[in-house]
Amino acid sequence: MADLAALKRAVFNGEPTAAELTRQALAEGVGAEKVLKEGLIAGMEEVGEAFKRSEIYVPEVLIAARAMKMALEVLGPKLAEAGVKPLGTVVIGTVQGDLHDIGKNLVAMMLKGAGFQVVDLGTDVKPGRFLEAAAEHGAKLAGMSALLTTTMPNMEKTIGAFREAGGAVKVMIGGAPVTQEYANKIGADGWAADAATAVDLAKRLMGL
Ligand code: B1M
Repeated sequence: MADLAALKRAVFNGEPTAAELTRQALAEGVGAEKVLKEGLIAGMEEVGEAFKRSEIYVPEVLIAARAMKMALEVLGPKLAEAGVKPLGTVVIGTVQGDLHDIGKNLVAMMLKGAGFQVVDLGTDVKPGRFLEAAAEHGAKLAGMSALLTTTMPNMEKTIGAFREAGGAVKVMIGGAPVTQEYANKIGADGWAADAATAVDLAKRLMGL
């Protein structure tokens, strides 16, 4: 029987069985969103708490993140299954200096699931790269993620570069330390607290 508590533990412990447990849960008919929230995200939240309490250190966090990635590779197509024809193109990435990509990957998957074509630029993305990719793919929306307070200012730089270039690319932002207030301050078109809300926001920004 699907055991989401075991999945959560597997993510926390960084065990490769996280992928297999994800596969099992899906095969038994558990919804992809439930697997994501109650297994993967729950496990990673616990990692964050343990890291804060100094009960675990960066290597353990990295191993947990790798297990989560492996599980997300199994879950991704299920999350994306709902999409039929692209609603539009979004370029997405984690800003310059920042290597955190789990949340960004989730947002990308959920956007794909909602029917967007997603161009994922990865991590440590310089402002110019966002601009080039948006132009190259005809994207009307760019999404930026940041997990470090020290890299948040690179969101502002990127928005500045978009505004300077003119054009009509809207920018949405997110990531644990990012707030609506910060989005207002740096002139982003929107902020979302989580991947599900990011989809609603993307649709709204694209006028859908
Ligand atoms: Co790092 N790290 N980390 N880390 N890490 C944090 C963020 C931290 C809060 C941990 C802590 O101290 N408690 C802290 C930041 C402190 C701060 O800035 N105030 C921190 C630090 C300090 C660091 C290093 C500097 C540690 C070091 O080396 N001394 C270093 C920096 C490296 C770098 O980026 N240059 C570092 C490294 C790492 C690892 C490489 C080990 C690993 C990343 C692996 C990877 O991503 N591939 C890692 C991890 C895993 C974390 C924690 C534990 C988990 C982050 C995560 O994946 N969360 C994190 C602690 C925590 O957050 N509790 C921490 C799960 C993910 C689903 O959530 O990304 O918030 P999140 O995404 C959510 C929403 O925010 C939203 O939707 C997502 C899904 O709901 N969202 C968007 C995200 N992007 C969005 C974009 C949108 C819309 C919504 O629109 C476009």
